[in-house]
Order: sequence, then C-alpha cells, then structure tokens
Amino acid sequence: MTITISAFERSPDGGMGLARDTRIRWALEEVGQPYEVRYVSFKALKEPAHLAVNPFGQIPTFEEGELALFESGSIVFHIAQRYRGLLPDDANARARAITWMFAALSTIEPPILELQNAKLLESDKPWAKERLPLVQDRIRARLRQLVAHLGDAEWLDGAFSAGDLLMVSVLLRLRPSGLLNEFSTLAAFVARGEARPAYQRAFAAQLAVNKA
Ligand code: GTB
Repeated sequence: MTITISAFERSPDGGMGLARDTRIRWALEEVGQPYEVRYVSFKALKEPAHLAVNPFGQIPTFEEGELALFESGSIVFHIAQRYRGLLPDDANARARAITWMFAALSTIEPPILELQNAKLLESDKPWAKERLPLVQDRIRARLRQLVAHLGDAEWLDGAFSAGDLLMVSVLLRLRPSGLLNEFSTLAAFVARGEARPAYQRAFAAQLAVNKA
C-alpha cells in the first residue's frame, strides 16, 4: 500500500525544512519506506477533503490504505512502531525512547512555539518588548536541562531513536532565533541529526518542492 503524507504546497520558510512534514519525511527515510506527497494550499487545508483527514486543518497527515493519521508525533510513533529502525527492541529502552518523543513535543517544543508566537503574532503589542526576554529565558532554562542530560553522549538514550528525531526537529526551529547556537552541545546534537543520510534526503525532497 502507498503511504501518502501531506505538506504545504509552498512552505512559508521557503524550504528551510522547518514545517512539520520534514520530520515525517525523515522518519520514513530512516526506516526505508517510500512515500508520496499530497501538496496542499493554505486554502485547501481548511476545506472538507483535508479536514476529513485532519480536523484542525493542518499538515502533516499520513494516509495508508484505510488508515488516516494527523499529529506529527503520532505519525512518527506509528512509523517507528510499524517499521524497524527508530525504536529499540528492549522494552525498557523502547519506553525511554518514547519518553523522549513526548519530552520533545510536550516539554521542549511549547516554549519554542511561544517564542515564535511572540515574534510573529504579538510584536505589535505594547508589552511585546518586555515579554520577549521572559519567553527566551524559559527556553534557555529547558535547554540547560537538556544539555545536562545529554552531556557528552551522541544521542538522548543510547542508539539514535524516534526520540532524537523529534528532539532534533524541534530544536531546529530555534536556529533562526540564534538561541540554538548559545548551546554548543545542542548545536552539535542537531548537526549530528542533520548529517544523517535519511535527514539529508528528507530535507532535499522538501527543498526541491519549495525552490521549484
Ligand atoms: N501539533 C501538530 C503536529 O505536530 O502535527 C501541529 C501541526 C502544525 O502546526 N501544522 C502547521 C500548519 O499546518 C505547519 S507546521 N499550519 C497551517 C495552519 O494551521 O493553518 C508549523 C510550521 C509552519 C511554518 C513554518 N515555517 O515557515 O518556518 C514552520 C513550522
């Protein structure tokens, strides 16, 4: 059966790989599964055909036969469960890798999104200038904790897993702000993720569409 994911017809980042289809492409590349892409305009995201797959009218989605999924975390988890390569066999190691998936999405990503909202949606508010450093400091606090955990290790818990894939994907969104480079341990962690051949293929595929 063919796997079809959805992605922006044109990503607002012009192909920097920051939209969330990249993490799905990356997961599929890691496990060696071919896929097709349904490209969606901003208008089409909110139309019935797409809303039938994602009630929130967003990308990415994943369709295979009768299965239709949304939420990038759930899609990466599904891919990691279904195919070998993104989760360890040992039950405890697997549970820890899944914990890192959740940590990426529910502990690290929210303050990063808060920063993006502060910059994109709130910059004209009278309190915006005062708030921005608070938001940035909340991110720094989390990143310091992540650095303390990672230490000299290559990945978050043993071999590369879906937890690393999501953590790298989330941290990448910080790069334009300059905050990632304040933490050399994390900048190197992200660079290791980006150096993986599967990431390179995923990145190139989304770039080709956005630069076309
Ligand atoms: N929780 C959902 C998930 O993880 O799948 C969130 C999905 C989501 O935010 N999708 C965004 C979307 O469809 C695209 S990825 N937005 C359109 C809408 O809501 O109408 C977020 C994103 C968009 C653009 C950039 N960029 O240009 O840098 C980066 C990330």
